[in-house]
Amino acid sequence: MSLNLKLKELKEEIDMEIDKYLPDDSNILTEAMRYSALASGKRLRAILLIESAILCGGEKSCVMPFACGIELIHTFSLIHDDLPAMDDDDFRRGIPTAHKKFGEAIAILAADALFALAYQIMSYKPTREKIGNNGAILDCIERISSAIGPKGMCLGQTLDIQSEGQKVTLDDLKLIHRSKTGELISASIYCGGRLAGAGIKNLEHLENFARHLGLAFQIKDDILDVSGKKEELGKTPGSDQRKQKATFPSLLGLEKAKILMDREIESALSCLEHFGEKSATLKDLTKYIAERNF
Ligand code: GRG
Repeated sequence: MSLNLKLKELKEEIDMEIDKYLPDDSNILTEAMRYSALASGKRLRAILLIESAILCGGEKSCVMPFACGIELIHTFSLIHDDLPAMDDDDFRRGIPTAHKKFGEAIAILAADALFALAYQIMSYKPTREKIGNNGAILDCIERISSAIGPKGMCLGQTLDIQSEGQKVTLDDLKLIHRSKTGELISASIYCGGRLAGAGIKNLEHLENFARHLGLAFQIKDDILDVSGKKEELGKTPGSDQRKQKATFPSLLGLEKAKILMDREIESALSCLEHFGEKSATLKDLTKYIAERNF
């Protein structure tokens, strides 16, 4: 089966699972949660979690609640990121942003409810019974919380806002993106391995892989903001430049940014060598992340 078809099928399966987890009663909060969480995201973090688990001998059905939880947390961060107080964006995933559709108050509450629901799904009894290892579940919840908190996404977003219109170094930029985007990607990959019972050595290789992949992902995101098309991106390109954000292309130029991304992709691929042929899907996924145009 081609990678594109495999990704499409997996994405559809994840979408269906997320749909099942979301509340369905007709009130505005539920409507806003479903609007953002079921909009057409790539589900990359969930797919990375599932494929890392399979690589380490785990089963997709066992880790699905965590894969969905990670996507709900990611959606929560996108709703906040789009708010007028943050990046002030009108479009996300090809549709008006949550606050444009429902107003700021409901958008914030829907994001908060998605965040709480994610932790509920990852820790409730059916998930504990499926995984059968409460220690691994707690480790993963700690890892995810740390990826979001004062050393993760919240720090990255703070530094990102502070850097608008400022001169930053390449190291500053790497720190912004490692914390803002890279940590949640790393946590997804770690959780896949940990929930599948991977040992310390395999987890170390996965962590190294994730670090390089996360950076390559963000460089590509910056490149797409310069050269991507609105219809493919599902949001308006050029927003980084309008907000005078420091990005890899603005700091290095487009060509050098691409070279840095290719280098990170090569390093990510070489971390997977340790796993041999079993890592073919994750390797394809890594190349796909660099080649994507949305
Ligand atoms: C609310 C947890 C929380 C934090 C507040 C808003 C914020 C601080 C942080 C923003 C983090 C953020 C939105 C980073 C952007 C990461 C990024 C490149 C998003 C796009 O990811 P894709 O391309 O999107 O995977 P899809 O739509 O495909 O899921």
